[in-house]
Amino acid sequence: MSRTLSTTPTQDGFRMPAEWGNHAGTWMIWPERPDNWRNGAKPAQIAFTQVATAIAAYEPVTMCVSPAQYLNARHALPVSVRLVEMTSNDSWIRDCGPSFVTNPNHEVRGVDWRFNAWGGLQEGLYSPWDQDDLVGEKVLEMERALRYAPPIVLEGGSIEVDGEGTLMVTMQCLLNKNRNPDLSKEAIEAALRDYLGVTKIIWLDQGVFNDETDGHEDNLARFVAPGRVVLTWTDDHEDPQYEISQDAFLRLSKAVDAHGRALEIIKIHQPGPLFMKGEEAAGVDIIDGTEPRTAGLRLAASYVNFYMCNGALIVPELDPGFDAHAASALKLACPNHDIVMVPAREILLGGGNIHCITQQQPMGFEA
Ligand code: KQY
Repeated sequence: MSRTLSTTPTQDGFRMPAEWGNHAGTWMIWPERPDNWRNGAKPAQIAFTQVATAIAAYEPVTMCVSPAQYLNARHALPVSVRLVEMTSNDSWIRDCGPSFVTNPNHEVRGVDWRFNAWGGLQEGLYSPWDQDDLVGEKVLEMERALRYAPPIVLEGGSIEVDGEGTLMVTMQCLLNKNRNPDLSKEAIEAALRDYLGVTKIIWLDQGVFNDETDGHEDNLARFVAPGRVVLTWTDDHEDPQYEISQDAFLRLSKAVDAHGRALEIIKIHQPGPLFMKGEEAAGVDIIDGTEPRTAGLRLAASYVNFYMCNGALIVPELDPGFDAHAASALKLACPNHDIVMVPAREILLGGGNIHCITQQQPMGFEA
């Protein structure tokens, strides 16, 4: 713990940069638990390999992998992907990894939030989660980065910054009693300001319908440039997502960012709706305490769960009926980025998507 600071990033002049800032690289964790990933995680391992390979064309990728899976992962992944041995409970490094912060002197530090598997013993998605909770600290050790350890439970997928002082979050997740039951909204806002260096917080209400993270922001709405937001959408009034996206649109329409700018909101029509098939549910091992998988489960599918790396958006390919539309809408939203679509249904079946399985490490300056 010698590298853990007792100050906050804001006190020290650090803030979380936007995802479109220059990255030193991307961190991922190799999937293997058979009670989350069907068929012994084999199909998920192919999907994670495709994501890592796509990102590696643009920036360095490090894959954390358990000792048992080291050789398997080494054979599957291209040599350009660095492998490091690391124990974890699952593979959602967006949520259990550190949120990196930078300062004007190009220094990079990490915020290592407390992690409780999206809700702790009563409502969380698995137990134990102790090894996931160590991932942030281990990554920062490896990078010799100083560590902040905020006294709150938070996942990286529940926050979205523009790097210029603005943060978007959902009330469904951040104010959920299964995260920080003793903290008021004001206390949570204070922690967000202290540890992310933001001055303006935009509160949306609900996340994507049936998202088992309790409504992570990164599945609902994302910044793609200062003052520009992409929002998952449906035109189907009968779909339970309709009211949620409509409400988010109204809140974003009324909001201004930390610089007083109104937001340009670009709607990205959702895939599907998509549901878990019988054979997919049947491939997941049943272990007490893990979120059950059942045929017909509505999947929290969204194209905005993409990852922005140096020069490209790595976008989930989920539905032939909407993929091309999502790709062209995202190209309009991010004209300077390549749009690279990667098959992502297997990641979705595990409960998240490409953004949830990646974590950017900023360079600390614009290249
Ligand atoms: O960030 C995420 N979407 C993580 C989802 C965890 C799902 C565990 N089954």
